[in-house]
Amino acid sequence: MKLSIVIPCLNEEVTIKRAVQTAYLSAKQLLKNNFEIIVADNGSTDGSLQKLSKIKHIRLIHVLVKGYGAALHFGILSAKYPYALFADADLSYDFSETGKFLPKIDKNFDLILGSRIQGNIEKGAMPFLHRFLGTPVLTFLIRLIYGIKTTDCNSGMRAVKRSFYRQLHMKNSGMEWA
Ligand SMILES: Nc1nc2c(ncn2[C@@H]2O[C@H](COP(=O)(O)OP(=O)(O)O)[C@@H](O)[C@H]2O)c(=O)[nH]1
Ligand SMILES: [Mg+2]
Repeated sequence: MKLSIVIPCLNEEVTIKRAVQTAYLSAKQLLKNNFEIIVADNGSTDGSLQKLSKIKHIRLIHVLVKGYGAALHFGILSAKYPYALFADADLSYDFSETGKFLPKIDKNFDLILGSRIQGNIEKGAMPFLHRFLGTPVLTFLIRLIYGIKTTDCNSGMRAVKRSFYRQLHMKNSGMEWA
């Protein structure tokens, strides 16, 4: 199995190094050399780019279109392996959980959604209203309307089959991309 890990980055000088390191160590253990890490920088103006220039084992791309969706879109399109796994650069998701996605990738699913509900949510990590109102209600509606069996429609850690992603013709550049 071969995997591209895509990390969107906008002004994450404090966390970007650890995010990349965690992703690298996890992927190395699971996949040997069969992975790549792409950081899709979205015009960072803090020290992120300086930090990134010192990190080995990554491919840095500069996404000129602003927005979370655009950063991931161009990151995923520039990936070279059949699946792209992505999560934020601010350590709000734990790349050492990458292994949990692999059995599903093995089964050839189009889209694999992480779930904070089935996993672990650290104290204070999710605002009260998001955790107990917004995400559950939206998740319920998505399950009802689209029949997608997600338990967490807003998780930012996901994997997508790239051939499937290309068929979606995504055009959203902001958070609505998710
Ligand atoms: N908000 C935002 N995040 C971006 C953008 N481009 C890249 N990112 C990265 O996307 C990830 C998610 O952003 P964040 O603001 O933490 O989203 P939230 O956790 O859903 O509130 C982080 O790694 C950001 O650095 C952008 O234009 N806007
Ligand atoms: Mg965040």
